[in-house]
Amino acid sequence: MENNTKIVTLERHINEMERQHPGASGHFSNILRDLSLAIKIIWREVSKAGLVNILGAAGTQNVSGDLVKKLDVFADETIYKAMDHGGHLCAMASEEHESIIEIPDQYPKGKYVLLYDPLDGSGNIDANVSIGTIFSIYRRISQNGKGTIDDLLQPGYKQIAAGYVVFGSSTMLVYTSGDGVHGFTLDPSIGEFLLSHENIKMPKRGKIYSVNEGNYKWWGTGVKKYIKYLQEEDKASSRPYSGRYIGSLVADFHRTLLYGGIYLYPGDSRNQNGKLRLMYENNPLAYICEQAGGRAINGEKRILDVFPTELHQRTPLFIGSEEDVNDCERFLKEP
Ligand code: AHM
Ligand code: MG
Repeated sequence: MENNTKIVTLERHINEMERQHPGASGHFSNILRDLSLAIKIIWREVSKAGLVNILGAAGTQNVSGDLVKKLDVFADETIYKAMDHGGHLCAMASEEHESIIEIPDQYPKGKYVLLYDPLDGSGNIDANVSIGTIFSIYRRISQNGKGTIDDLLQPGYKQIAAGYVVFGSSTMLVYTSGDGVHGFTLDPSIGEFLLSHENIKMPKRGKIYSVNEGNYKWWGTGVKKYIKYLQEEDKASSRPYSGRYIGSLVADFHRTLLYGGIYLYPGDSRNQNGKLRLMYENNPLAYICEQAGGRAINGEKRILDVFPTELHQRTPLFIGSEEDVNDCERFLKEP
């Protein structure tokens, strides 16, 4: 046999990673297994999104007379329904819900909490642009029974796993549980995620910056100067950089992870903390980024060291290749 590439499913990979940790209970692999089922169901609906004229637009009735749900609502409910009864979680939180999501009384309560953004970038759906799901898992801190808000409001460095799915030209799931970052591509013909990107490492420096430049007018001086610096010509430091902005965080981050460079969503004079949410977006991506050798800061400190005070808290985000984030940080700290 010439080609000795192994075919490894997500499930087998998670089991093998867990076996390397003596004493692992198996709960964690079950959480990811349940989540990957939810993801496949969401993928099935996302891939039909362009058929709205035939099947009915969100909020209307479809040909069978059923009410068609908005995709982000559908994604949110699907994750909840896949995760509420497994006995592994004691609470959840979603970008779509104001407060903590409890595990129903009739189901056992587990040792972990799950936070998720069910369909990030959902404003892009109608243009057939990539969107994604982001998730983050922590061990509970309360002893037993129903989970509390304190179980959910933990700083990012306490995450035990994080991942995202990008529904793009192919569907990919990327996750870390603290042993590197691994990427799986969905083979739709067999309905399995197969290992396609083992131990992803982010380049130390890239040549791409990613930011919504429409907000330029409201940025602080440091951000303005940094972007101008990236646009100047200097062959020795690969400048000018190219600009790329999809407007779907998961897709912009995924490109940054693979090609290097920097993604930024700074605070500005209208929104001091920017737009992105610490618990559902910034923490999980920061954990993945660091595991791949990159850096993620809020301008003042490491994203993973920010102590959360509320579930929907926003922070500025500067994330990507280590050297690019270092450069950016220097500009932000200039007097
Ligand atoms: P959402 O969670 O409501 O979809 O908002 C988050 C999205 C990110 O995917 C994306 O990076 C950002 O909003 C784009 O915001 P803007 O249009 O301000 O550039
Ligand atoms: Mg989002």
